[in-house]
Amino acid sequence: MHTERTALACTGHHVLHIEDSSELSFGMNPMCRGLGKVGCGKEQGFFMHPVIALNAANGGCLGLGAVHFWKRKEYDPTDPMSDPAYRHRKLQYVPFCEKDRARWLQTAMESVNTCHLATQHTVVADREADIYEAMCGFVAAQVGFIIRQSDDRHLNHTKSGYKLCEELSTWSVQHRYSLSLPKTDKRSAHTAELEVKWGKMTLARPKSGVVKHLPAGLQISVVEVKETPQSVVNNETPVHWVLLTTHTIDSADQARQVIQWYCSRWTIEQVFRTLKSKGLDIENSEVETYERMANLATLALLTAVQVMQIVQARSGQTNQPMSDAFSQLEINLIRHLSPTLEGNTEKQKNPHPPDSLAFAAWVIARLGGWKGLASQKPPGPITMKIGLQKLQSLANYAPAILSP
Ligand SMILES: [Mn+2]
Repeated sequence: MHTERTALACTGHHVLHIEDSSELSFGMNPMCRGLGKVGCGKEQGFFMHPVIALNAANGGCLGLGAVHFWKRKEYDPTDPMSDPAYRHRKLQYVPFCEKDRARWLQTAMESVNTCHLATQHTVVADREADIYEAMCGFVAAQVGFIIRQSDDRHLNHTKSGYKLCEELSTWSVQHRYSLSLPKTDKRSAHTAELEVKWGKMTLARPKSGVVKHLPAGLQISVVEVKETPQSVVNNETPVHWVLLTTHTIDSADQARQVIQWYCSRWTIEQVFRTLKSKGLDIENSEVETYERMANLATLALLTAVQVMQIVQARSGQTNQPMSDAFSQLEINLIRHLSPTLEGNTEKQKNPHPPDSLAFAAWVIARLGGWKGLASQKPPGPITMKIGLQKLQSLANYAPAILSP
């Protein structure tokens, strides 16, 4: 697919595979054929589940690792499983690989395969991925994970009925620190005072019949992060995450590292934001069928990821080469364009080394309308998206532009 560049960019790195699902809604437009139901069932649309590869060492975005699309089944009288109520009753007998939620294991493993030249893999996901089958699948493939806990699971413990939250309540706070958090849908950007606990637990295999082939217990590390009331902004929900991970945690530094990797999930939220209303506006496009829509969504997703790569690399802190995000033709074009976008004073020149992604970010931002002054707000996703589209259209004329 479109992941060859990601494969190369991952070479020799510990890669975080950030995965999440998002709904694409096309409203009630009767022209949209073959889409499924989304939202509360009145709107048409489908779902996407991308995996984005990040460099664990510095958070630099290495590209799209994999993406999976699906839609909700239409009701079909000849197929009882298309009836949501019936399906729900029978779900415990359905093998994991046939469930929609198998995407949390399968799509992440696809991304791991894309990035086979990486030295280490850690899958990072929110509460929806708290699935025993998925965690066992990662362990069996020697792939690490950091997954936010959702269910109060039974533990493989001498006391029967003993559960995760009860065990957690017996642990004491081992570390306190403050962490600056970006703005999300749920809370404002602020510095949170955090209390941290960690330790080991052995999760028990769920009782359902279809998981009998899996190990009876899974030993993992658990980190609990809780915000103290003093740092909570207004009536917002305080941070409270319980993270399940394969990473060893014996010290505050290791616990903070796992928390920081979990926080890099923010990147995929940003990609979704760029993809939707504020950026590429995919939900207002006029393509009519599911297959075409999924193709269009893939292209838009690739652009949104590329925008993220450029935004994160703009000050040079991710230390990435330009080839992480651009083809050789685009690289030649960017180097050619840079001097034409520079001003006369030293402050208006591209300050980055000519083979770095930061060098490209400067050019793309200038093409997107950024003035190139350090006193200005740094260029964001929208500016970068406009600049990238200009570069893409210039690339059509690259032979003429680049010929001496
Ligand atoms: Mn999610």
